[in-house]
Amino acid sequence: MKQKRLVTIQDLSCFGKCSITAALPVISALGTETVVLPTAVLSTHTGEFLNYTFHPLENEFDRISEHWASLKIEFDAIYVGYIGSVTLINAVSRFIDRFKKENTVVFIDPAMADNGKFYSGLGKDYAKALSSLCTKADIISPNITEAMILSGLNPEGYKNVTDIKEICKKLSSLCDNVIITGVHKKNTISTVAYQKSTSSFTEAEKPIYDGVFYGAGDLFASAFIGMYVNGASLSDAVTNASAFVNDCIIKTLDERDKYWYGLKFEQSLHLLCDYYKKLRCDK
Ligand code: PXL
Repeated sequence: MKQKRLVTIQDLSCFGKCSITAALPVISALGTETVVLPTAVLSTHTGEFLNYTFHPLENEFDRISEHWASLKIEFDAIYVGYIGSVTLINAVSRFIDRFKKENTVVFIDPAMADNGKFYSGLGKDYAKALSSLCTKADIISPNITEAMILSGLNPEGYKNVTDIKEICKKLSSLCDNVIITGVHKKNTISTVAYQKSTSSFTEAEKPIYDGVFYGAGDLFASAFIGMYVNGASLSDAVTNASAFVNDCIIKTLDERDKYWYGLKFEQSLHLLCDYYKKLRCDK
């Protein structure tokens, strides 16, 4: 099977098990060359850590893109995560215009908020620019807080959504394929996906665990796109990526105090290798 090449554009939080440090191992375990284009370098992610450093790579971003264009590097997928500034969102938009070819999948995880609130340092202007970027995507994967912000709803009500299908349909005006993670039900939590072309929904329902799990959305997005770019259907990729994240959470629970800032995903990577082997055999 031809090896796929994906570029992931998101921050490098040096400590914290999210963004690039999650995407690289997960997508590599799914048999895929993973190229990285960091938007910013942070000492840690911005959730609960105090005094983190943040260095945006605004000047470097276009220089890197220029060099790659001169080398005629092409990608099967462009996967965008946390970006960090409106200036950088504009740079990512230019990157997509330049590198998206006919068969390139553009997947955007509009990472900007969780648990009803924006991440530290981000707000309404950022959301507006990100919403416009989402119109360039083939697939988007907001969590429920982000989905509410992108739909113009008050995100503080994220635990009490009664009509998730309606939000999916609303967001499909930005992008044809919408995956919403972290949708609260009575005693469970779901990932819900909507494909406009077939008007079909997929739901992956999992047990709900107490607390906040930083990086869970990044791990889901990375596993999803790693599976999808290798030929899994959207629905299969959603189901299997969700099972992977559930396994990561279960493994983390036995050392919860130590790993309050991120998931012990390393011990679940073998599931992805197994899944890739299966995908390869099916082709
Ligand atoms: O996991 C999402 C994420 C990515 N990048 C940075 C973050 C967060 C969440 O807090 O702070 C810098």
